[in-house]
Amino acid sequence: MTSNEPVPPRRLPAWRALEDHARSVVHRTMRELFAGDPGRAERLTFEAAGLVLDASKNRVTDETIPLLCELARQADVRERAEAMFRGERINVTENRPVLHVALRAPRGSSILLDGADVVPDVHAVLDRMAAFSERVRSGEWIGHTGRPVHTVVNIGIGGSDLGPRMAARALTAYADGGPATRFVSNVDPTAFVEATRDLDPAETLFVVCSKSFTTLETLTNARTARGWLVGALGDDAAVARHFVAVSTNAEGVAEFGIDVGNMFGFWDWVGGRYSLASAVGLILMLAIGPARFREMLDGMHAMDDHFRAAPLERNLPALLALLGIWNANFLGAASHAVLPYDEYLALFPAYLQQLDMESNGKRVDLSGRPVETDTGPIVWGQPGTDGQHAFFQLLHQGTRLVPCDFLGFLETLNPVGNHHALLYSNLVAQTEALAFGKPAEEVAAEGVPPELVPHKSFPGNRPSNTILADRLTPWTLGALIGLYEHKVFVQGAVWGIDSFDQWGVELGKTLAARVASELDAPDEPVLRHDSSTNALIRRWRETRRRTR
Ligand code: G6Q
Repeated sequence: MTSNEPVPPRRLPAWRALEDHARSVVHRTMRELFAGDPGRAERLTFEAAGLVLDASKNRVTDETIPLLCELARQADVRERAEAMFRGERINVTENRPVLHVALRAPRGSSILLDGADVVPDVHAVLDRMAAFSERVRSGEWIGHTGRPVHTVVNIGIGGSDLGPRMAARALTAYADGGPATRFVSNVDPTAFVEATRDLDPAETLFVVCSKSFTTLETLTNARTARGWLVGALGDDAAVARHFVAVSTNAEGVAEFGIDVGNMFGFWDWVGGRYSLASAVGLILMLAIGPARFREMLDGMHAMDDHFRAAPLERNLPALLALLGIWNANFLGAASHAVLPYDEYLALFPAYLQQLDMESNGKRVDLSGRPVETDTGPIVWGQPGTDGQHAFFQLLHQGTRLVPCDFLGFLETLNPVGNHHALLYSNLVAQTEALAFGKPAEEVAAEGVPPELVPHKSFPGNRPSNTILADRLTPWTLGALIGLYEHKVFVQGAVWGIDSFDQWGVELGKTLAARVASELDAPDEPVLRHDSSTNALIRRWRETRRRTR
């Protein structure tokens, strides 16, 4: 077997053993599994890098996790992880190494890529980012009219937006003394207009963040931003003091008109959705300062170390991944909910959607053969307690099995009255209600009329993980990000897919370019799409004609 030709996981002995095992577990309930086993929670709670994972409210027996770990061993997960850490080209369809772990490697450590150590380059960029951030934060960096920066606007999309946007929101409490932040990703003009409506161009700094510096949405927004700035300040020279770039494409940056001296680089071995720890995090560093940014990198690195060293049976990312596989491939769950009980993590589900679904939403394996098992689940979620008053109904009483990750903190950064105790009690109560439900007998015993008993009873037996940390800090956020990155890695390795490409986003982009030219064509274009697409294009052109 070469590393590009994984054995389809269904053909592994451990997969078959898990199928047999699932048949014996499927009728067992968590009520029964917890009853008479007071040590269950303790046995199934794991800690690393400041995070606690209580996995006990899953439909697992004492045999399940060893069998899942055996599956990971038979799928060569460890060897594949080592290949990543060694800088091998594990992103086979793009022939690239995958080295986001190098972005948080401590100064003085060493990660070789084709014989050259990449860690000094990583720290050279971090040092430049830190020097620049200090200048902006202290007011030493001044705009074209001599005023300091009040607001930084990140223009980027996908991996060049979701990570920094999520983290800037998550670490709001640590952003004292830094500029305000805004994010423009969508090519919808509303995004730019609303993000800049109340900004003073003289005090605004744009970070144009694009690995390729060719992305349509980003370049369109960046051009609009340049027009907005130059229009207000009346001088093309203003661009030099109000635009910096984050990219791997120096030529594209220069062509756009940004001084490459104001460009922060990274490398093609950093995938967009894995790039927060690179210069893509510049806006975050500007907001929270270099020391706290480095603290986040340390949290990520602690999780990298744990992932690399801890035995599978106690390895948080591996366990989260394997339990996800158990729920999806053996118990039939099609989606996975991520429910942060912390307002600061409001964007974490959206960030994870990209991380997970773009990485593992694949239908062929590394060698191009159709997969024989389901791969990445649909990831969704929003903060509790809001979700409880909206979609939790389906989680508790719907027909679909939706495994949930509950994320929470033992201390709040904003102690006000008993809010935090109420928040935490809701988190705990939801995991309890999902796991144990409320059987019909209990409901009937409360005197509920028989015709309402089915409506008021809860089946329970719905799996969840609880992930806790003491406090939301840059460090714990870093550890949490590392946890999910490596979870996604382990799942992709078991499924034998390329978690690091994203060809699925290409077709829509190509077709959009063609449609855009047809929308803009001065003469009626000959449309050769299907009847629906043709009609949608004609409708737009007709509206344009009427309103022009
Ligand atoms: C992420 C993807 C994708 C990418 C964006 C932006 O893994 O590759 O979301 O980040 O398409 O790309 P640029 O950074 O090149 O503009």
